Amino acid sequence: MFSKILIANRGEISCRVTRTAHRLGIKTVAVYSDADANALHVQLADEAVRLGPAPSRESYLCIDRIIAAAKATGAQAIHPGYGFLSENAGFAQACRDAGLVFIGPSPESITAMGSKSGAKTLMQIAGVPLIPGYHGDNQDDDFLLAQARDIGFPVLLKASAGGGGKGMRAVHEEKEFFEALHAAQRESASSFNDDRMLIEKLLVEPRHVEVQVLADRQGNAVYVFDRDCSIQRRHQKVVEEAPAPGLGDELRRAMGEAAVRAAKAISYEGAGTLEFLVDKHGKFFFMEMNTRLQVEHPVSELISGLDLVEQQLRVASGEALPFNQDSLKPKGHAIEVRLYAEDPASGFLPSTGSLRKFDIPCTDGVRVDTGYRCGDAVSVYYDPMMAKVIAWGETREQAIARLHAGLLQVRIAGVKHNTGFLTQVLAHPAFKAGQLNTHFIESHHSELFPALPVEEKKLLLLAALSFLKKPETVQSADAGSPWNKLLSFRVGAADPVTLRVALHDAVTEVFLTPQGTAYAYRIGDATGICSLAVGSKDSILALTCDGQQQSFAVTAESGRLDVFINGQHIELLRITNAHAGNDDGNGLHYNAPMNGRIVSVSVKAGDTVKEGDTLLVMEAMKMEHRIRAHGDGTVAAIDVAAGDLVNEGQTLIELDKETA
Ligand code: MV4
Repeated sequence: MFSKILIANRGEISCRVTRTAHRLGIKTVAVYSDADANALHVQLADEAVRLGPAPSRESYLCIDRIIAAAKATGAQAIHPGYGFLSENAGFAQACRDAGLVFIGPSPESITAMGSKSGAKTLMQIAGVPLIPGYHGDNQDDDFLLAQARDIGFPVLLKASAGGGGKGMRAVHEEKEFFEALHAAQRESASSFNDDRMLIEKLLVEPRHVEVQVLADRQGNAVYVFDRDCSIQRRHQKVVEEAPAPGLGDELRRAMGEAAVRAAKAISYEGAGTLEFLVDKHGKFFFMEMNTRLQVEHPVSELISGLDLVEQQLRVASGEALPFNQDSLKPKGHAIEVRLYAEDPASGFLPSTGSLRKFDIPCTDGVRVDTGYRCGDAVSVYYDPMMAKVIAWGETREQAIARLHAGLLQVRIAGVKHNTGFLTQVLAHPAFKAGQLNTHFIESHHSELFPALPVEEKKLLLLAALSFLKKPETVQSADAGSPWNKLLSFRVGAADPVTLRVALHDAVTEVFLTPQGTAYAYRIGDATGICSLAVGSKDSILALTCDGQQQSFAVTAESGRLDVFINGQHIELLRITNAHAGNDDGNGLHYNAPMNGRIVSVSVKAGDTVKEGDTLLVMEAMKMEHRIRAHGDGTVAAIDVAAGDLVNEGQTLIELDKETA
């Protein structure tokens, strides 16, 4: 076995590999870019080597620097993780040339599976079922049309060099064929520098089922069962589980045995995955082989009891697999979800920022794989996946329940994330029934987007009252109340107050008038009585609104309240005059509430404005914010123009107060 390895990756996978290496007594060398100098994966490793600036092309993808780092630190082998250089035959070859072990398959195996058409030819010989289609060299327009006719419409055009859905076009009728072909060829040429196409019968709403394999240098190969990864968005997996629900023993064995034949056909070594499509009739077809460890490998670990990274290390160091197929038995069920920094409400746009809060508890039966901690930045440079949450259960139902319960405890603030969306997927009747296919998200789109899980009015009141925070110890009148240790809030003066509260991109005025220990509130036309109490932990606030009490998990900072409900994060901001307009005696300075860009200026110098008029619109954090006049006046000066970038606190506009 190796005594020291270098891990040519970052984030959760680097942390994951380090954990197993350390358990086996192997020292690890991390690599990092400038953006990751203080990252968790660097701290967990025994040593770390800087590769270069933040962009991957200048750091994690620099083969020469990685090889040099391994040499300089005396590492004997390199684990590529997944992504980056994990399926780069040139990297595997460079390791070999430098006398280092690449922990993965040979460059020849990677190359054999790198071309779709070449892989198909090999798989056909190995007796692995292929989707009916054409994968030959003749790329003549009319010849390809004749092939499509033979296959029968609808067909799917795929880039021979492709992957991830690039250069892929469905063609439903003959008359659309050439237009689709030429579009797919152009896309493929620009993405892969190769415009060769293959044609397949289009399968309607298939399932994505993949088989984990392990193979050693002695020629042994086993399948470590299957995973269903049908729930994807734009070819990004979102939910994965093992074993694939409802597959049946016969199909499971047939797919597993086909996967083992495939691995043996290319003298595969290490951990790999055969991806198949399964149609409604339970027929399976080879799609592609991933010649690396995959993101979703933990679900296979949880049902097999194996540590797949340990097996990779053993095989790479020359050991034979210590088990055969008969000794592997799947146990229970495991499901993984990927937590992405992205905004489901705006088309899953990636979200970047600093993690003000990052708390994913390991509840019962739940494993969390992450490379992030509170305070870390999610940057534009790398994949937006922040964590994987994986649950095991005796049954699929138990695994779903445990994962769902775990997600409800997630507290992440600072970036938008998909946790609320994931809880909706897990709770969906079709998911619970195991009705999985590659169109799951599209088919159930309208039911998967979490609505605001609580009345907007309550959130606004919760925030407004918390912003008034001036706690006094007041015992609840009801001694049996769970809230009798709570503190209640009061403002000092008995005057009515107005607070401006921003929720998403809307600012709402909340009017509060003290009434005993409570407040009379008005929001728009809605009026009533509300009060706030704080739990024994100040992370719990209890709002009583019109006689109903509800408690909320929060983190409060000055001028900001983060509320966590069902894994969702809701941010409420106090918009104050100190932010938006500073009264300096004779006029008002309106300052930028945050860093951003001016979208438009609605007034010009000399204009008279009335309270509430929009003065300008700025954009920050992909949202538009209207800066409105807080009183009547005249525009004295405009300090910015549309398109300007502005810093928080910078003066934007100045008003002279109406003297009348
Ligand atoms: C298909 C298919 C239907 N019929 N091939 C998508 C990515 C690429 N690797 C292969 N893909 C597909 N190939 C035939 N003949 C449907 C897909 C597909 C898909 C496959 C797996 C998971 C999600 C998917 C989403 C859309 C389309």
